[in-house]
Amino acid sequence: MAKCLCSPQAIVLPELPSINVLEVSAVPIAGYAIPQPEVPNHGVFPTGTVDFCNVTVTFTHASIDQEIIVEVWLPSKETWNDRILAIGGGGFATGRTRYDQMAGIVSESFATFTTDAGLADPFNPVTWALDSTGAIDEAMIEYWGYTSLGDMVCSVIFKEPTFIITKGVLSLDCDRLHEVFMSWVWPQLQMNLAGEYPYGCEIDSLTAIAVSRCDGKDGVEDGIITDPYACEPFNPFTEVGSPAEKCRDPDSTRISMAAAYVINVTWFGIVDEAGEPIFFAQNPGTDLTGITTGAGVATTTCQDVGEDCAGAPLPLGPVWLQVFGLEEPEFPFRSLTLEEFYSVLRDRRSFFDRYGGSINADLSDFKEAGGKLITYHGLVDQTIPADLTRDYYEQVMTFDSDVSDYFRYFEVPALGHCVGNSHPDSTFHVLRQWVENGIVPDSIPVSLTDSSGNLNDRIVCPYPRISVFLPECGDSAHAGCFTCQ
Ligand SMILES: [Ca+2]
Repeated sequence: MAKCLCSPQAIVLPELPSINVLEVSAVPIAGYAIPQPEVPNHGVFPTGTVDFCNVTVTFTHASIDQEIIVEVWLPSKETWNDRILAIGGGGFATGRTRYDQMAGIVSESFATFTTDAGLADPFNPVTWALDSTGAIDEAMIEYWGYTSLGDMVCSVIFKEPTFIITKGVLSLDCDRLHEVFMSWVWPQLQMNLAGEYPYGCEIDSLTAIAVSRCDGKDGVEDGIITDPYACEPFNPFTEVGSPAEKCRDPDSTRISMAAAYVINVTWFGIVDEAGEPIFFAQNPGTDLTGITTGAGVATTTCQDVGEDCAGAPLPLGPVWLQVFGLEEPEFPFRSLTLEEFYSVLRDRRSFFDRYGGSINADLSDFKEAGGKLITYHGLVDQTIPADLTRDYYEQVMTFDSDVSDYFRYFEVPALGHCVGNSHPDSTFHVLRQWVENGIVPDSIPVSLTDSSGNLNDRIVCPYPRISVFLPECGDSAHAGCFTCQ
């Protein structure tokens, strides 16, 4: 790479309203090792090293106090493929966390960029979400919610790229963010109110029974529910007293009333004072305890008999409640009442919908601009219920019956949150093919490991179609034996 191009002097900064650039650095990086993470939307990158130019822009925005950093990794001018691929973050972080992915992306000749949205410590929102009086900093929430994404794009375009593609999880790119975090609080609140914290192995035993009851409905006994909406309702209370097969000693460990209660309130999701559902919940088959995947909304500290039991919420749930809901970072979560929960849930909803709810189903501007969008959601996502995305897509369908011409949504059986078993790693390639070559994605391949440990090639289908097994074809490990119906 010619060093003279990778220098601050070679970069002409655009004039942008509200932005004051404090510093630009441009550093040639040689021999950067490409890590090998499982990459959402993308296959594993080739091993090796990559050379690039790291341009880091530090600036302020008139609306907020924090300094913002946008980081851009550029391939050489000769190898750039005229495309920019943005990288997001996860949790509260908008970006500058996934350098592993950026290395792989730049090695494939894309330019890539990411922003921290001014969050010096994204996982400690006390440092940025509250103002000096301890109240929610509305301007910061707005910047975090979407302005930061626009700034990232505007501040680094030095030549019109052919395509700008965003991938990964941009922090607030989540439908109904407030309720998602509150839904992590719900099962834990219910356990606190009941004073009961069942063993994780009991919950997992009930999950296994629920899966076994519906497994064959899709024509394949593989421990995976392809269409949870086709399942008969499962009443966990009928299993109280049954052996807890997932516990170390099922003969002496029986499924308790508390376990049935907890799994029931979790599957039902948040309900109002009259017991009517008001938010979505995880599908049966989802890891609720974190024993399998490390993240579960109904996790307790005890996996099995003999361990001390207490609630173990996903940390961002209580943090959301305390900082964004109550504006009391020190509020003792264990003392939360049902009334306080409902109050926060309702009072803060419209505020966060305004800046991070992503509830607008009118995609006509995107459609008119010629955009294409692919979304997928794991049907056993532990943290964000898949029904949420289905609900959003249905709203878009209602708004525009031709939505599948530019936006397709794929529900993925056996997949948890973003990555893991059954993760569709070709969605980025499929999206490029759709945008650049007009090849419409009528299905996407996935590989999934079934409950017997066998690897299966399958397909996932654009909603509302689902993948259906063709018994006359016979081989449920062969993607060709499935069709979208
Ligand atoms: Ca099945």
